[in-house]
Amino acid sequence: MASLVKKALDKKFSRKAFIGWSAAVTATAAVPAYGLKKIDSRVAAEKLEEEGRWVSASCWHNCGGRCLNKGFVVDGIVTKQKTDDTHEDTPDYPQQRGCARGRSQRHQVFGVDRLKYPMRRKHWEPGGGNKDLRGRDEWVRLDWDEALDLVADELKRVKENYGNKSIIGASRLINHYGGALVRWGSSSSGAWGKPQQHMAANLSWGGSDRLDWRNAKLIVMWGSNPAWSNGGNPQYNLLQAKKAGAKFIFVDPFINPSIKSLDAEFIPCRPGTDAALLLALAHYMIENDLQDQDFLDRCTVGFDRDHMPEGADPDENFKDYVLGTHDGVPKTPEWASEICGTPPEKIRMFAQEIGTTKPMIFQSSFAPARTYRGQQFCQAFLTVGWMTGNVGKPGAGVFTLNYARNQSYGGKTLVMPGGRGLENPENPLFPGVTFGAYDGYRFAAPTRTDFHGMAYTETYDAILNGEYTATVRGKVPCDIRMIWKVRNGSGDNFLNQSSDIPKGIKAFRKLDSIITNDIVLSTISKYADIVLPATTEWEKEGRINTGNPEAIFIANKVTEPLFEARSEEWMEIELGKRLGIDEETLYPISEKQQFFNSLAGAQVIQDNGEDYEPLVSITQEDIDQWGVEGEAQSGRIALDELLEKGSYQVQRSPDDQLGDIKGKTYVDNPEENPLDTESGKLEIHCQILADEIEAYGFTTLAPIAKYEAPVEGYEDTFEDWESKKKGEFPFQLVTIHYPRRSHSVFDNVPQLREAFPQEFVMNKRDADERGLKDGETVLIRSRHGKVLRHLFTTETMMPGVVSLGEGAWVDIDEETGIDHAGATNMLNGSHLSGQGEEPWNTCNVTVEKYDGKPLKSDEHWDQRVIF
Ligand SMILES: Nc1nc2c(c(=O)[nH]1)N[C@H]1C(S)=C(S)[C@@H](COP(=O)(O)OP(=O)(O)OC[C@H]3O[C@@H](n4cnc5c(=O)[nH]c(N)nc54)[C@H](O)[C@@H]3O)O[C@H]1N2
Ligand SMILES: Nc1nc2c(c(=O)[nH]1)N[C@H]1C(S)=C(S)[C@@H](COP(=O)(O)OP(=O)(O)OC[C@H]3O[C@@H](n4cnc5c(=O)[nH]c(N)nc54)[C@H](O)[C@@H]3O)O[C@H]1N2
Ligand SMILES: [Mo]
Repeated sequence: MASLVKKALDKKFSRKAFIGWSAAVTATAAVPAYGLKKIDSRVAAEKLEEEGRWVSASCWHNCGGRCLNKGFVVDGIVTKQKTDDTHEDTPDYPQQRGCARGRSQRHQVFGVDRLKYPMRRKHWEPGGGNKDLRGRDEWVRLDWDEALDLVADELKRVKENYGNKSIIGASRLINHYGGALVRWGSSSSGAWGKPQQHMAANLSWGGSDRLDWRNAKLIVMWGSNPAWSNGGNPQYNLLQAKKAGAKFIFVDPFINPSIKSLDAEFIPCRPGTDAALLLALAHYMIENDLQDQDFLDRCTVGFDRDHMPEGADPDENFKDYVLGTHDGVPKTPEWASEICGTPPEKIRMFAQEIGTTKPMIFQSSFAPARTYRGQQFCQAFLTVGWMTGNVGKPGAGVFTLNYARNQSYGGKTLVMPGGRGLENPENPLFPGVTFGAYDGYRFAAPTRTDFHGMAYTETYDAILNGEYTATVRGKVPCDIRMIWKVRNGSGDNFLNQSSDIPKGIKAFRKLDSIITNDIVLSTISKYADIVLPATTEWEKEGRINTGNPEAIFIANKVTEPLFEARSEEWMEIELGKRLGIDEETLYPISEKQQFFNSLAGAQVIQDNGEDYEPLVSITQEDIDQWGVEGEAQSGRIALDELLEKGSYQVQRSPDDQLGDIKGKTYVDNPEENPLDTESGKLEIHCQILADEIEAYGFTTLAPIAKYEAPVEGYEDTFEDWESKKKGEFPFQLVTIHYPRRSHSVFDNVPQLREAFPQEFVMNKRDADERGLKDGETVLIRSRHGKVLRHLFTTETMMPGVVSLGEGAWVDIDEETGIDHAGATNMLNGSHLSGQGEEPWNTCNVTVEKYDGKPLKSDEHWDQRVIF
């Protein structure tokens, strides 16, 4: 091992990180069958090279990118990683290369801080024990039987005494056990869900095929930073569009890395004020008659008084609102500029460009919709996009990107896995929504009265105050006793990832019990009572990972479970036995069979661009070797070859038949192909949208795009708007998705901490005015909490706007209540808005020099090692 150790140290791995690696080695050595053989230090590296083999093991975290990832495995330990080298890299058929996070996976899986054993908080007992010690208690190691008995007994106790409605959670097991309250709403996609559904019949989710982007003359990227937050090739694909002649315009408060790398035009806009800017674009276009009137007349309703949907007041048309016909306020560039901060001449230039350049792609990410009353941005964005008529044609499009499904920026799915063969049991307390539902589908329909659960941002108030808002039913009482977190996808680490951590901790400290499973002591587990150690994907039976419509990725088993980690399925089966739910009901088929089913059922598109055929060739020998049930079949690639290669990527060229122009069928003939909206058309005036948002009971919304100041928006940074006197919280904070992490995941990896410091970013002039210096420790305060961070000053951030990457692992000093990690949700308040979207990008803060001890840099922080 010595030479590996030396190599590690040479690379300046922190001592702790190294201990992590060696601890894993020792621990696996304790598992006899898979232990690392004693390797004589003199033989070292060469021998390891000889003995090792490459195993394909794609990354499973929620960054939206899906890339090829391979680990070099020596006796159950991954000693190095590599990424896609399966074919030559070309723009049409690019390699799927991993990022710094994916390539650090081995430091996560084999880290010193992997959870090793089941454990319980020392002062917890059924019903809570000393609840106040949550997050700062000692841990007691349990054996698996003890742990499972405790969890099962506590579940029983809570259910019997208080009923299923006293449990927040989502899992197969809990659904079979009577269900639980669901936290619903929208995190990722912000306010986009309902506007997409009712204005656009979901036609504007995701774009056209990536190769079609090369046909655009102009590409507008609204609140988008793919270089940081679209793993894989999206930014590379944009570069191809630029090479083919497209001009890029970005609208953002920050000259982000994507803007710089494309040498794009930058339109500054304050967070949460985008609707105002869009209205001014509309004003200029209307004044100069630049709108595509033919498209508006044929394909939309609500633009002007002659094209209103049935039953609507003709005075409520969009055009008259923009011109100020009835309210006396024309939404001019000067009017908008005071709000959004974009110079009026820039607004005119921008409007002229989008009104006259065809074909144009007009796209937005989700970030500007993750704001208070974010729907008004979505309405204004779609309306202005549609005014340009760029829908359903090559090189055109008006849409918002669903990062997870359109890693390559749109297009139809060309290759996909089969089902794993498990039916999802329904949650009796939230029918129609099962566990594992992807964010955005976990909406409570506002008109339904049969669901039990609250919006994400009302969770802590519900626990603390005993009631929540159930849309049209109004407030309903509740008595929440338990949080049951079983890994099920998005929302797993909500104490860290949802707004208002200080309130969250208060709420957690009121409950009877919090039970989690995890791979490391992430925030939700740190504040839990019983934590069960889970296997990572590298220790599981295998799965196919998706997210890129042109490729699938194989996550093979790399190593046996480390320490006493077990799969979540195993935990549920064992708990089921104790709760009287048999394995046959819970997991009728094995994890291996599930993986096999997804391979056997994988489909790939044929050259005609219409039909699909089986992807994988499987022989009877394969089936016997796997010990699974199945039938031999023929496909494009042999099973072994696919598993070895690690991915299947459909080869593309610009003249293939696999592309897709979004919305073409509708635009070519709207009368014959009506949309699934109330009017059958794209709805600029959309009454049902306004009605449904009102039914949620949080904020109101007009049926057309208007601008109303958000809570904690720009306006709220002032004590007095008229005299422009700033208030106590004069800055606007945006919480950007950051390369160091996938949300909170990877924040513990020292190598990534060193490469991507968690800095507080602010405009240099703002810093100078306050006498703050680059690199020093500053205290950032909001109405909700306080954090410390090192300051990074730059001219690339708009004055008045500041930023922190979202996802840092909150680390609170219990004496002062100050977080040292820079967790943005310490600062974000838990406001209730629209359809339950979390308004992360509308948040006011203030910044001052910190007089206490300066922070040390992040890579020197202690890892959370329990045993
Ligand atoms: N302020 C602010 N907050 C935000 C955002 C923002 O923009 N600003 N963005 C939001 C968005 S878009 C999203 S999608 C959410 C994401 O919010 P979450 O989904 O809650 O965040 P993750 O950090 O991905 O949580 C993953 C959890 O699963 C654990 N885990 C990882 N791998 C495994 C495994 O193999 N097995 C088990 N058992 N556990 C595992 C991790 O330790 C972690 O606890 O965050 C949101 N939070
Ligand atoms: N590295 C990394 N990548 C990720 C993730 C991750 O955690 N880490 N998470 C993934 C997930 S789940 C999601 S949902 C996506 C999120 O991806 P996006 O929705 O695109 O969000 P961000 O990357 O936070 O922000 C994109 C840009 O919007 C700008 N912005 C913020 N607020 C506003 C606003 O009010 N108006 C305007 N005009 N611009 C604004 C920011 O400055 C930033 O440049 O990222 C995915 N990709
Ligand atoms: Mo997300």
